[in-house]
Amino acid sequence: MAFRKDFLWGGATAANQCEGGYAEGGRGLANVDVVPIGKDRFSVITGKQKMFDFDEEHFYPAKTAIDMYHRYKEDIALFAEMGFKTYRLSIGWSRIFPKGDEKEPNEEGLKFYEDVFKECQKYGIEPLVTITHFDCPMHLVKEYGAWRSRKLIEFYERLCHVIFNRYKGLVKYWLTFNEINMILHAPFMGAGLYFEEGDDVEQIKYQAAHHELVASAIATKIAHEVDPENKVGCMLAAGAIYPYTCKPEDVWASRKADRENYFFIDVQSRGSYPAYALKEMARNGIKIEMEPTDLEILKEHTVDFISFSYYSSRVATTDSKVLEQTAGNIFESAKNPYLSASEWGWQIDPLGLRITMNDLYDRYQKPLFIVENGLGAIDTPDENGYVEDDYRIDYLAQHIQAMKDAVELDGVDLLGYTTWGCIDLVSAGTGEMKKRYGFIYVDRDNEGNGTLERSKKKSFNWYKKVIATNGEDLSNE
Ligand code: P53
Repeated sequence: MAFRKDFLWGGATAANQCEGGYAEGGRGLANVDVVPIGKDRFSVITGKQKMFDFDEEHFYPAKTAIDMYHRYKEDIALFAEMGFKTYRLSIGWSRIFPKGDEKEPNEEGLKFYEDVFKECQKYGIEPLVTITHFDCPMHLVKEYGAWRSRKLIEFYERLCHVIFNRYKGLVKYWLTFNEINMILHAPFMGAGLYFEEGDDVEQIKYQAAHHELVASAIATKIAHEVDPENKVGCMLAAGAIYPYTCKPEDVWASRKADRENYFFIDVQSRGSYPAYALKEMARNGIKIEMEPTDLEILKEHTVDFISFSYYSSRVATTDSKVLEQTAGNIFESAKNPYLSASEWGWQIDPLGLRITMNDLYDRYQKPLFIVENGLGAIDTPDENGYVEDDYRIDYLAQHIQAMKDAVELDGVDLLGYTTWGCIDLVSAGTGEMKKRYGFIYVDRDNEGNGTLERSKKKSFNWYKKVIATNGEDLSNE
């Protein structure tokens, strides 16, 4: 048998992409609420266009999302029917601290997640909780400039204190920051960073990253103090970066691009700033302001496991002509001529998952957890809401096979696997509903029309079988 007996099969979501109920239960506004669908989205999520509130011209899909705030019981029951052992979800920071800098938490928000976790417990589903999945209360964005301010460490620490104590015994797996490296690629969506004219963007991003890294280490410390059973992971938007050719310059470009992302995990897992990053920052005139105890905190409170998302590998090149043909995405990558792609141009590379797992395991020698993987595709339901999504089954089967190879043939220690968007939800990159990942179809479109009713796709029963056989039977009959 490839996978451990207690392998954590499941699915993953994020608060802002599924809950809706943006102004209910005393919840405050967050950066993730004010990112619209449409042509302005990219400039807003990258911090180039200021959008600090809703306006009339845009549609903001997170306001309602798939209304999980009201329907979580029905949704968790469906997850349980598939046999989920775990469910990855995130806490909406502004549900617990509506403004972010209050001294006391909002009881209604705390109670909401308590109910959700108890619902999971009812079915023996282990919650895997992302403390922040891109969200930051808007008040902290406006008053403090979000993570560029060191004050955010204190507010995040307060949040951690509250949730670790309140959910002790209900939750034991925690992730500190979703895709922490996203701060470099989508700084407003990832960390609430907006840039004014004349801002030193790189300096601000790395200073903010330092604050997040220290906050992550402090969270790890508190989690362990509150309950020694707690396991804390970092979370990387992963995907091995290949050189476009064997030209040494291309190989070097791919290594450098890998390091740009590994940098965060190097700090969180090994406990110190890697030499290459210190040199690179010095060369670029980036100077991180630190408190005397920061380095000690980073050193002493490293993560217990490494979690990551994997959708695709990427390609680096020094050839500008090749780069020009790149499909537009949050991550820059040249097109890999050996791979097919999704309808959104994300290239499909199951072996890349095995390569990525080996890279991460070799580098950190800590257990891995794949917390996002899946295919965003257009689904066409029949009149009963049934979708014959063989393309999704194929994608997942190939990736699960690759991860099985990494475990069985390469000896990688893997704790679990949660597919992204196990129920259809709003896309983070594009804000679309029609980019669907789920085993469960949700009747809602890009413009916000639809009944929000849930229905099972073909992949629902397929995944149920995969879980029941602990990954032994991946066939689609
Ligand atoms: P969507 C880009 C590249 C890799 C991961 O993405 C990414 C993104 C953002 O688009 O984000 C993660 O929804 C993220 C999820 C997100 C998921 O990938 O653009 O953690 O919130 O939904 C898929 O298709």
